[in-house]
Amino acid sequence: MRRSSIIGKLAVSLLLVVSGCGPGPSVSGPDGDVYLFNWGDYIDPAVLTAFTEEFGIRVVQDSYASNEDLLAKLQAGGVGYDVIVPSDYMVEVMIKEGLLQELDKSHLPNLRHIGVRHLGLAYDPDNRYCVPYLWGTTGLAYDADKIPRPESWWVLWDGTYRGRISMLNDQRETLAVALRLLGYPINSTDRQELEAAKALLQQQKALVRTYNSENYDQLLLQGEVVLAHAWNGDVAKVAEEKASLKYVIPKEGGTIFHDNLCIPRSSRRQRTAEVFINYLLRPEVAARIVRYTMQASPNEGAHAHLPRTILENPAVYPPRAATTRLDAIRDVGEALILYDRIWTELKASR
Ligand code: N2P
Repeated sequence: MRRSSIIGKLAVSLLLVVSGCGPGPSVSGPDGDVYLFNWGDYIDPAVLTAFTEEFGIRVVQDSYASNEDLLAKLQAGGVGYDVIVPSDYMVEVMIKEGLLQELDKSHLPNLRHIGVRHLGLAYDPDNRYCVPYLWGTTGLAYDADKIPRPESWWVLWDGTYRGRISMLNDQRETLAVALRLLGYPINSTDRQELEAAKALLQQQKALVRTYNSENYDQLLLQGEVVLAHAWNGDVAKVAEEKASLKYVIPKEGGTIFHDNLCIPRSSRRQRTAEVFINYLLRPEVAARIVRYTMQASPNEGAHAHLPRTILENPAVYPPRAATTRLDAIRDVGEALILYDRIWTELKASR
């Protein structure tokens, strides 16, 4: 074991003793690993290595492609995860379902680096359960070498691009596009509005190459698709390799999301999880995560560690003018069943 990791382990033990709970079985021995269940490719692996070197705690990572997949996994009794990364509306669902543990903020001193505008949001008003990890927007990616800058979401219904369009494989995000275009709230719980949104997406389906949240960025890079319903960071990241790939929030507006670090109730290593979360809240670590994911950080301390090319990149930090056109996805309560059904029907239809 490297010297730094021994010191790190001692530091953790000391921290635990000082805080009065003692190391206990949750942080010592082989059980001291921390299990992170995250979106794919959503943290710099170098951050995980550095954490292990400093604290002597290994991070074991597994990934999911949507909030609904994450929920299904936890509901099916998926235990053993210590840190999960649900988006805003899914935090609301998980709190209601009793799937999250409350955080002990005295173990999270680095929370002070998070900007106030990212704290106390409606989905977890006192941040009792989660701390914000990254935030961003959902908009359109396009290849400026192949097509003119799109102004409207309607471009995704333009037959010219048949077979070269991808949509997020994400029920809330994709239904939000259709609801928005029909002039309905993106969090509608009205059956007729949702049926109309489904019908609109069914009309589009023949043009869609793939419903894909995991590697649509690669399809853009390879030129397989020229238009994609996209998360900003994914686009900013591939744009580093192919400058003609651009990101835009259409005139009708887009969604704003906050992804969060939370501890599932089933975790047996809450203290280790808190040590890890507190580490991710260090400004220089948060900055490293931004450089890797190209998603904006709610950590204002991180800004001092980021180059202007990132802070002023509109595909990473949205310009103020665009933020007035953004809506957050919220928990729809009972209507979740309706969304599930409509999404399944859309996916199954020809
Ligand atoms: C990016 C994952 C973005 C998560 N690969 C959207 N909430």
